[in-house]
Amino acid sequence: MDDKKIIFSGIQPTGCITLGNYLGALKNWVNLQKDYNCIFSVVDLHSITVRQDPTELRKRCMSFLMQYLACGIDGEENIVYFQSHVSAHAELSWILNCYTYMGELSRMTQFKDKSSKHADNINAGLFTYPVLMAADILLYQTDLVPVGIDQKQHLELCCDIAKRFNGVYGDVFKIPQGYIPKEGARVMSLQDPTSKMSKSDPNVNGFISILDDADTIRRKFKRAVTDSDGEIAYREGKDGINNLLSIYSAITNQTIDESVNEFAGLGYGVFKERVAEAVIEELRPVREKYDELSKNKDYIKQIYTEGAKRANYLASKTLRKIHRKLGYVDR
Ligand code: ATP
Ligand code: LTN
Repeated sequence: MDDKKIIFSGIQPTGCITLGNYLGALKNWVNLQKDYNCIFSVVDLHSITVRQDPTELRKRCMSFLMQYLACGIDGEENIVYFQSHVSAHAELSWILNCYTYMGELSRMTQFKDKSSKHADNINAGLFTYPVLMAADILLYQTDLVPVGIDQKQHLELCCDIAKRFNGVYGDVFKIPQGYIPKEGARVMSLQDPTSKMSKSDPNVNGFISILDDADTIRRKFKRAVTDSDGEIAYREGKDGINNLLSIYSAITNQTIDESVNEFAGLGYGVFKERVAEAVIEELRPVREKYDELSKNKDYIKQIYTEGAKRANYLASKTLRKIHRKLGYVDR
């Protein structure tokens, strides 16, 4: 690789990719890709912390990878691959488990949320999930990790683990930085604007899938929960309107104030329509590209096979170094 800095990020193949994932992560991957060497993974090892149907999972993994490309990720310039195709992730994760404290993992809010949502399956993988995420990032000597704000705590833990390891063995890992966008870092549910838009929400009206057609998007925005005071303003207590303003601002690359001025004096109905149209136009090329890619499975296979090969090469370099530092006998 040349001397560009390195980006790593991933999305777990659960549910369907939402407008939240797009504005919080994917859109920024696309914008940053020309200035960095990028590694984008469909993190399928992470997804089995929650039960998955095997047939569905296989289909969804393929679909997610195609959606990365449909959003504009260049699969030839960047490394795009499935996490399960590079066994170094699982291996480093084990090693880092031994440098992570139970107390640290117990404080993770995602663990607390997911274990209350899946009370019948609080498995050890759900608990050590952030360690696998740290392994993903540290394997590639990553400089920058573009994610939504909900991942900030996991990223901080990743840095703590890396510093702890470096403290014992010398400079093994680069300490990564997060890249969290100003607008769109936390898109809220359209049905309950006090909770995060989530791709595994059973209520499909709560989220926009990036593959939703125009009519569906219009309908979901029309039904979006707002408030009754009728003023388009950004302030505490107006969660529904704040969310729509954030979405609009993230898409149009303007500030919240600019969006508020644009809609001054208008009613909620027109406002919702305008936000919906902006989202429809943003996602139209994604849907079109996705349909085109769906007809070209050989090309997709070539992207992820080549991606895994290149990822494997980079990851095994870091692993070799770690083995030496730990004191394992050379192969
Ligand atoms: P799940 O509902 O299955 O937990 P999720 O929707 O939270 O999934 P993840 O796979 O956990 O999605 O996240 C993928 C990326 O999208 C991460 O970078 C995350 O920060 C970002 N992201 C997720 N939800 C949102 C959201 N509502 N707003 C902005 N970014 C988000
Ligand atoms: N935990 C992340 C997904 C994820 C990730 C990563 C993101 C797994 N490994 C490495 C950035 C870098 C989530 O969004 N739930």
